[in-house]
Amino acid sequence: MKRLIALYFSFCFCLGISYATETGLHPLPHQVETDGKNIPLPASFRLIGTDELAPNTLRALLDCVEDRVAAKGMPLRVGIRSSKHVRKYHKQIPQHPEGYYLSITEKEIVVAGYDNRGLYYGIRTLKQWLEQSQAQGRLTEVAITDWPDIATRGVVEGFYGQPWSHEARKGILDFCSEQKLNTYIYGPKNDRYHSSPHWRQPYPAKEAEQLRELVAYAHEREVDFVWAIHPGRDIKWTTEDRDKLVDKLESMYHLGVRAFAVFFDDIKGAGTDANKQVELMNYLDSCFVQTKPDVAPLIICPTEYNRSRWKPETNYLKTLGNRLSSNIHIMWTGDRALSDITADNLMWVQTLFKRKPYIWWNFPVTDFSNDRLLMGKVCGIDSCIRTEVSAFVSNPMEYAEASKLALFGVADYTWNINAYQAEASWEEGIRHLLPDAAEALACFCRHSSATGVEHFPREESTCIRASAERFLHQFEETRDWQAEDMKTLQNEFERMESAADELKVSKSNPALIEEITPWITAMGLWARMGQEALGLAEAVKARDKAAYQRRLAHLQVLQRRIEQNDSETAAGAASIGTAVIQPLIKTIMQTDY
Ligand code: BEU
Repeated sequence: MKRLIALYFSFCFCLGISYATETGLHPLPHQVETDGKNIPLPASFRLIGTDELAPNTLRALLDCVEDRVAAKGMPLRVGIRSSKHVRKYHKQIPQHPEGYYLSITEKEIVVAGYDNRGLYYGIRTLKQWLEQSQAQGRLTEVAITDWPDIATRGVVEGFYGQPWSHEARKGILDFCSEQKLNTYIYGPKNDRYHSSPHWRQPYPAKEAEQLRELVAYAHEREVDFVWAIHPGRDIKWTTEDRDKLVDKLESMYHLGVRAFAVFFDDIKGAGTDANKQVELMNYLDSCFVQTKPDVAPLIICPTEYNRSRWKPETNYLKTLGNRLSSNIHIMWTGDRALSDITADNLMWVQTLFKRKPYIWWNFPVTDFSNDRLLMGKVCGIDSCIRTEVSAFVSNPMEYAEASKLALFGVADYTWNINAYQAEASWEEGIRHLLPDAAEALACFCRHSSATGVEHFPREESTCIRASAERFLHQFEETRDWQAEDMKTLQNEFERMESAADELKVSKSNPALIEEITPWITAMGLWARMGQEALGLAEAVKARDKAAYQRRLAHLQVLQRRIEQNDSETAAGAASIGTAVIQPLIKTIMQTDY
């Protein structure tokens, strides 16, 4: 008899990340049924239904079976709900856009999508299942019924600082496609053709060509590419500027873009006029979007884009809610720019917007302090987003590869909210990002997750926090400590030092290692500082002046090396361990002999 697999998760232990979901599939599917029966791994597949497949789906299928297509072999039947090839499975297909049914038995494999994208995602899941089976040397019978909780989910490249490179964007689109994120919004603040001064002009030939390629790349991977314009810094509310904006959108349409956003965030002066913004948006809707059968509804990012920016006296948000065409989406970041997403806030804003907000979540973005890497868990988003938002996109760091850890969590959460377990998803994301040194990366991430922003705190170094606090308190009071706390701290500093070495020689994701090398170096140095600082504390306790001076001198040398590493980092510094480790070490160093 079949049993429904519960998706089990483990707790994260400071010392390791050895547990994950039972299925190993990500994002976590909604229903996985199996009797656990193993069947032989097929050497070849006989494809049925390929005559009706959309090109993207066919490409995904061929990528899944690789060179194992043959006239004889395991039947692999594919189709969308209207297809004759999967008629028998009609009842099993979930009634959700982008949903799919996947079944593997000894007789045949079936992937049946509610729609094209659902079928595409079903094939993506089959690929994961086959890869896993290949690695384990056995294929297990299974039936998966699956769909996304949030219809529109993905990434907004909306940060200040160095925009992502063309290659980094392609990597993000590959990642989105694998993790079933269906939206990428292009809106890097420092692109002068997205914002001022050149938003009125078409892109120069080279950039235009790259964008054309990127749009096609996204389309092939079932990711909706949204191009955003940010005209509000110097827009004049004239017919001339309005027409220039339409011309720019038209030029982007010619590059293949079929979805558009207009951002009015972070501006002052005339551009902030709500009525003028509404008139422009409604004009774009009726005279541009509605005249083209293949363009998606518009998105606006308002000037008052969170509750702390709300000025009731201006009636800005009310005007947008009352006057914007009902099919235009309105973006929203929550209570503040950097914010958890709470039920209370979502209910509040809906009454003003008269529609569900399109969430722009500012995590793991670090443009407010890009000397940090936010490598912590995805948490702080109320589960009511399942019904109370129209979309959910995350604004990442300028470090594209490192951002994938948070995006992995966002993909997991927005796909299957009930099953989401922040810690387990984070662990799995780490394994996905750096399979050959996952333990070392977990150690790194544990100490690189504090935002440094008081109202948007994120946990850091939780595995040593209690020991560090107790140690410091006792040391400052009595020049002594509990042996257990000393051991915990010593162990973690040793772990950090070896993790730094391990990360530098890991091979499974060179792009990630290149991106985070300054922070890895910093972790290795702070780990050595930590060990020296504990030695300094011991010298104080033992009243050993010579040892104290030796330790202090070495700490000062290490400190200079950290400063040197900071000065060689493009961000100006590579900060790590700011919440617990640095304060611990600095306080010990400042303690009088
Ligand atoms: C994150 O620091 C961040 C915040 C805002 N100032 C900007 N706009 C919105 O969040 C809507 C965003 O571009 C910037 O990255």
